[in-house]
Amino acid sequence: MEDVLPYFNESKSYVETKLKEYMGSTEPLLKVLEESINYSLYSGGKRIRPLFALVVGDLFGVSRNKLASLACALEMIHTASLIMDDLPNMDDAKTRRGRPANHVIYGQDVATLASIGLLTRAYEIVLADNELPPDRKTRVVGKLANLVGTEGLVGGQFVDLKCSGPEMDSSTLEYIHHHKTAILFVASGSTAAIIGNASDEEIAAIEEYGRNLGFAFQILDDLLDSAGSTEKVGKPLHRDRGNFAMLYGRDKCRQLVQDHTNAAIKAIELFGGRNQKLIALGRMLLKRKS
Ligand code: GRG
Repeated sequence: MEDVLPYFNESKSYVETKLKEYMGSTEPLLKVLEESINYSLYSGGKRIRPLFALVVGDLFGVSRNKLASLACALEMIHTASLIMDDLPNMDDAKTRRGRPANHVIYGQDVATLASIGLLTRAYEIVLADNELPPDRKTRVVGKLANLVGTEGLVGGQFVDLKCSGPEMDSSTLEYIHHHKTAILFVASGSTAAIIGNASDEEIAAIEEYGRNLGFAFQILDDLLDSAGSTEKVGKPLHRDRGNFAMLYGRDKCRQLVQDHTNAAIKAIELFGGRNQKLIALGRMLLKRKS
């Protein structure tokens, strides 16, 4: 298999550059709000979701400039969700990525506005993107709205806050992780595929890949949490909340990570030799340590 690491690194650099282009209000009165947004947007995120979208776009031969707003919007939505998740009335986390959480530095009021401001900017930049044909833009924005709403991240967060605990059953846990984690992988792939004018069958394959990748990613997260310390993983561990490692044990979880990765790779068989970068992405995530 070709060495895809230089391609992945170059893709991430592209996202960093484009994110900076989309950011930055010059209004002096908003200085602290922009600082708060930038604090979370540039604090060492792995940029996996935009990377996935760029890889899917490549698969359908989409030029980079047509994917830039989507890739950045996905990272903005992800970052907005992290800022909100850490608030005291949500997950109440004091640290994120090994640094104080946004609200610890800027206060809950500013952090809340930073999250909503960043979320809204995600939609703004896609809607303002003249590279995208209007019909596909409408479909993409519809998917992004659905991703965040009550049937998406918000619903997942609600069930996590109100129904989770060490005793929860596997279907509740799966609901939470589908709606908090996997769904953003699914949407990252499907929106890029829509921009690439993919067929319904191709979009379904990418979504199945994204769903499995998302589950593998989350189960691995729980494994890393269960073995690690707050210092190592850069955030509080919440061992009282219940997770895959507590429900199934570490050995079964390792097997589940492998099974979901295999299922992800199987889902994209229909792309033949064009699926190599997606296979490499799945394998790279399998090996991650943070
Ligand atoms: C305001 C968009 C928005 C949503 C409201 C708060 C909320 C509803 C949802 C929270 C969703 C959430 C924080 C899920 C956690 C998903 C997850 C596995 C995050 C870690 O992803 P990584 O490891 O993070 O890719 P980095 O730090 O690399 O960016």
